[in-house]
Amino acid sequence: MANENTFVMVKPDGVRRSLVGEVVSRFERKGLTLEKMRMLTIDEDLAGRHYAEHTEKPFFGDLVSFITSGPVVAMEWSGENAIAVSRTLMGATNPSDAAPGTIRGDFGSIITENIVHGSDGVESAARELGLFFG
Ligand SMILES: Nc1nc2c(ncn2[C@@H]2O[C@H](COP(=O)(O)OP(=O)(O)OP(=O)(O)O)[C@@H](O)[C@H]2O)c(=O)[nH]1
Ligand SMILES: [Mg+2]
Repeated sequence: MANENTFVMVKPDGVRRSLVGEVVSRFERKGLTLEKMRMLTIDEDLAGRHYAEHTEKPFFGDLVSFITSGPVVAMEWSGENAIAVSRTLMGATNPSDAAPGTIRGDFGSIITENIVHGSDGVESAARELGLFFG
């Protein structure tokens, strides 16, 4: 067990669909602590740095145009095993595989618009928190 801080973001589709409160509420009810919160529109430079691990993927261009398509809500959450707990709350990357009861399972239908992002490890959490709150 470890107390962790992680980066979570409601993506442009989640903001457009008024799901910010729903996402925040699920994280709060789970017992995680909201440390920081900021609404912003991501520019191409930040998108490229945030998704650096995906630069070579065929869908990279689509990823950048989607994540820059409208405002997002960037958050820092803390708690026991916060990184894994956040990923569990979010559900599988592809909403069509995500279990009911997860955010993507309950509200998503396509992989390109899967509502939330959450860091996938200690290093990416530190890197992403630095990008958005450093
Ligand atoms: N168009 C397209 N988008 C994809 C595909 N795979 C992943 N993505 C998108 O790229 C994002 C990042 O992919 P990953 O980091 O592998 O998935 P993830 O960690 O569950 O999702 P994030 O929390 O958003 O990082 C996903 O959330 C999807 O929106 C794909 O095959 N095609
Ligand atoms: Mg990821």
